[in-house]
Amino acid sequence: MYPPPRKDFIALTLSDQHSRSYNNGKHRRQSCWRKWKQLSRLQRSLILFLLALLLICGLLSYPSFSEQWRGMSDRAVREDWDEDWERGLKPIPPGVNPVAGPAVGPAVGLAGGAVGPELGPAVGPGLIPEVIPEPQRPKVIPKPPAKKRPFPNKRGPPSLQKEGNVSDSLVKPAEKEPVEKEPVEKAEEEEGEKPLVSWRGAMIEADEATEPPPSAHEKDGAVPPVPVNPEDTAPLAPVSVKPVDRLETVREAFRHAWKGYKEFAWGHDELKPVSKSYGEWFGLGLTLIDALDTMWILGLKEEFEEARKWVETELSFSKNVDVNLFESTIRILGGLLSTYHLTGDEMFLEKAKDIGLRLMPAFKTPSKIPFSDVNIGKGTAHPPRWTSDSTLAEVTSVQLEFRELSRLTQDPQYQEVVNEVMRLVHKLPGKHDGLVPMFINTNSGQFTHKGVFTLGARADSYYEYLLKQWIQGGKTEPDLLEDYLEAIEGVKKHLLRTTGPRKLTFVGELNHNRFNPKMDHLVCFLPGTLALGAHNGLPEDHMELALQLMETCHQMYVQMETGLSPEIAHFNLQPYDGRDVNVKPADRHNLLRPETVESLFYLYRFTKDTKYRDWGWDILESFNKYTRVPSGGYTSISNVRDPVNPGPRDKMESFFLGETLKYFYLLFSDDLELLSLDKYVFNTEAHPLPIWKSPPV
Ligand code: DMJ
Repeated sequence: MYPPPRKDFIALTLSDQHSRSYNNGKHRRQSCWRKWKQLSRLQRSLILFLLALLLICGLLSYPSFSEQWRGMSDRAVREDWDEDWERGLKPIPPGVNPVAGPAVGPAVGLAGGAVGPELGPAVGPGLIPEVIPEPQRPKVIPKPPAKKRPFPNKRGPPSLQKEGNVSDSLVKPAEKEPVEKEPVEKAEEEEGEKPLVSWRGAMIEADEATEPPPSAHEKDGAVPPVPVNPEDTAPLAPVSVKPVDRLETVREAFRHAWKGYKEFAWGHDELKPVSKSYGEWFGLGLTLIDALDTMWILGLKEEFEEARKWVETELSFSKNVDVNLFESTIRILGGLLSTYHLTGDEMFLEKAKDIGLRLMPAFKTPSKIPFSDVNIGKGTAHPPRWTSDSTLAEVTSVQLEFRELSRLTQDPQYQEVVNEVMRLVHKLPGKHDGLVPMFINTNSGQFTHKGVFTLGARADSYYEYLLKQWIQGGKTEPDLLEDYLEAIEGVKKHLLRTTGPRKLTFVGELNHNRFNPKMDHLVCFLPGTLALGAHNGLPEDHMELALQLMETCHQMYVQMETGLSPEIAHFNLQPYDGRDVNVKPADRHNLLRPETVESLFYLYRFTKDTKYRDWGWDILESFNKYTRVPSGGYTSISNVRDPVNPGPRDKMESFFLGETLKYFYLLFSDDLELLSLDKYVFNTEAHPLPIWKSPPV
């Protein structure tokens, strides 16, 4: 045995080694320098040139390296997913259908009360179902007929796929599509423009970007695109499932979502179905309120009664809490008003008045353009911490609800504040052929961030509410119609393009006069809105455009391996064959959004073409396959391109119950008088409000 070395010896040895190596290094540096000086000028230039070349090559190859890293981290996520699978958090395997649901019953009839309320204080119950079918014992839902799938690599776990996992790691490099930079991106790089930040699909100049709200809109890093054989992107073969089966499947999906909410998130804003917990946004039971009228329409009496009791006894708006004016108006005020109309239950109207009044401080600004946030307990309002701007869509998409509140209460203050916003925006300079910028300042009342025009995030429902306010008021307000018609002309002139491969018409974005072939899924509200306009006497070419855009939104689903649309699509303008829809890694998520199903509903109602129902059915099946959490609830997912690892995000947005499932039900229902589009106008959160029989005063 050797005695242990002494500490001072070790210290000496180390410092000695250090000084030796330091001296050696110094000598080496000196001799290198001498040698360098001995070289001729030409030799030195040559070496420097070669080094510079190497550096440039290194920089150019960086993106492909980073892609590989991303791929690796994605594999790590996939391993997590496999663990989840083991723990029982797996996606629904194909072929497994919803197992239980109520017996088939008639769709909830709305006969007997199908008269929209008249102007006046004594507005009584609007639509009360004559009979609500009692929920019956669960029975097995008939399995929809198996589809002949033309896509060998689309949908279902690896074991059922002809060629196994289509995830990126297994794709041969040679199969990868050439990554063609979009002209806009190229131009930006060349011109050294400010980088753009994308938030909820909106393009914002980086140094002016606003912080996202605490919602589910954060982007994910994901894997590079999976190449798909163009032949594989043919539309799905239509399935013919009896409408009644489809209605029952929607009811069952609702019950499944509600089960998770009731068990793990009761009275809270949002269900986190994977972790079996909840998320809070405003702390006002957002999902429960958003879902009230859906339960009524679907005839889910038991669930409705439980929720009603919670609203009556637990819901309090006297909380010291900041809420977003727009989100709480469309979800809470809109939800309470529509439930009041459907049920005739005054309790909902009282709650609606309470929240409506508490939101009013938002409008006390120098410009009368409302602040984004209100503390409903304290009665104070303020802009976001980082700006005094409000989002244009937000300040122009609270009108249907506030106007209706005035009509019901005979108190004009609500309609006055929102009508004033529309008046201001109507005459504001800075529009581009009817297209509006995305922000407006609450001090000056002027548009800001001019030059970016989109029908997507931050602008979308401005266009929707122009038309819908006009319809709500009995087509008596010409400024609204004028702005809407001008805007659609602006869309046609500046934002419409067709893809190279299939000639799909899409709505892109304009960024300081440069076209960006990018379309948010949010834009898929537009086919429905255009069709609604045409149904109300607007030009026939609006309907033609609606049909074309509907096809595009459908392709945003069918060209993805999960059959679910990404949050943002980038369209291929190149005139060669290939995929029309490209998706950037950060845009591959799906938040269970409703817009495409919403438009399918409108198009089916106006054309009666059953293909729209079939397209909707495919989407519902994909939601059931990839987003359904076995213990209850549905989750948003991170990657619509990877059916093996869609990447559950652990969040069920309230609009899945408020909108998506409601529009599925209305799409599949044969009762075309169920919420007739000649009597009701749906707010942007799918809450139906009556079309007025008398013009607004
Ligand atoms: C909903 O809250 C509304 O539809 C809104 O207009 C847009 N975003 C979500 C659904 O995607």
